[in-house]
Amino acid sequence: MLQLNKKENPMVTAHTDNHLELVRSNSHRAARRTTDALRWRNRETIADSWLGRKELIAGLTAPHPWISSKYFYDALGSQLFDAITRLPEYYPTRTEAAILARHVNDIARTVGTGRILIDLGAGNCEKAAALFPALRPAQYVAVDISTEYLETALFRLRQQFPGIAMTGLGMDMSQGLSLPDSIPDAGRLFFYPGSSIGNFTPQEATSFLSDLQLQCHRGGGLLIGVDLIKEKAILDAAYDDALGVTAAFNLNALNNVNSVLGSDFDVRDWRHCGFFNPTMSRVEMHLETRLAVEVHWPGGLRCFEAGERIHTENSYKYSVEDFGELLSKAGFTNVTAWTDQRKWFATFYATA
Ligand code: AVI
Repeated sequence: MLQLNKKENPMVTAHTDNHLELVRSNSHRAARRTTDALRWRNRETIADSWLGRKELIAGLTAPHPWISSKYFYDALGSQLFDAITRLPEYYPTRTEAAILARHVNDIARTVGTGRILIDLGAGNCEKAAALFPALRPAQYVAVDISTEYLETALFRLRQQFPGIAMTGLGMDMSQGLSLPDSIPDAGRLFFYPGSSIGNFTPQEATSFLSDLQLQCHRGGGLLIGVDLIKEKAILDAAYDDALGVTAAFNLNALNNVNSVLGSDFDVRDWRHCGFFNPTMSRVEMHLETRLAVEVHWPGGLRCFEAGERIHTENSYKYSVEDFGELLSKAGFTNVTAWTDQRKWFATFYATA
C-alpha cells in the first residue's frame, strides 16, 4: 500500500552547526522563486571546516601520507565520477543497475512499498529513481556530501515524481550519519548502492552498518550494493582506465585539497596509481610523485621524494558469504542477495 505523506519542501542540511550561505546559480534561484521547492538550511561544508583542515594536515604529514577519499567529490570530482560510471572498464554501476532492473519486482516484494527511502550517497539520484515505480516510497531522503550536485538532481526529480515528498541532506557520512528529527522512524529503508561500503575498511563498515541498524527502528531494513572479488586484471582496468578519467578523478583531489587547505600541489607533478591488492582484498588508489617536490600550506609543508605516494582510496571487494557475515555482525538478519550471472556484483537486503 502506498502512503503519501504531505508534500514537503526538499531541503538540504549539513550536519554541523556553523552557518554558510551556499553560492547558487541563477537557474537555481529562479527555480526557488517559481516553485519554492528548494529550501536550504545552509551550513558548513567540509571545505570550510577546521576539523577537515586538521585531518588533511595529519594525513599529509603522516609517515605514510594519505588524503581522505571524500576530497574526490567537489563539483568537478562528482562529474568525473559520473563519467567513470559510464566507462567500459568500470563495470560496477551498470552491473548493479542490471541486477536492480532484472530483480526489481522480487526486490519490491521482499522490501515492501510505501517506505521512507533513505538514499546514502545519492549523487544524481538516478539509481533510487529507477526503483520509484516498483517501491513507491512514501518519502525520499537523498543524502550526499556534494550539496550542489544534490540540489540539481533533486530539483529535476521533483518535476518527475511530484507525488513523492523529497528531502536532501548535505552530509559527510564518513563522520557518521545523523538524520534530522523530521525523518520518520518507522518504515525506514536505507539504500546504499554502488558498493560505497567498500570504501570503508571492513571494521569501519561493520561499525557504520551497526549504526545504520540502530537507525532502522521498527520494521527498517537495508538494501545495499557490494562489489565482489574477481580477476585482478578486471579490477586493475576498472580503476586505471584507458581514457585516464579515473586518473583525473584521483588527481583532482589535489586541486580540491589546494582550495580547502591553501596548499600548492601541482597536479602535473603527480601520477595516478590504481590496482587490486589481493592480499587485502581491496583496490588501492594512490598519487605518486614524478619528482621530488615540496608542498606548502599556511603554517606547514611536506617534502616528498620522487616516487613517494599519497594513499587516496581503498575499495574493498567481498565474497557473498563474507559480506553476509559482515551484515550479521552489524546486527542485521534475514539476509537476501541478488547477483548477476558473472557474480561480479551483489545487491543485499537485510532487516534490522
Ligand atoms: C564510490 N566508490 C564506490 C567508487 C569505488 O569503486 O570504490 C569510487 C571510485 N574510485 C575510483 N573509481 C571509482
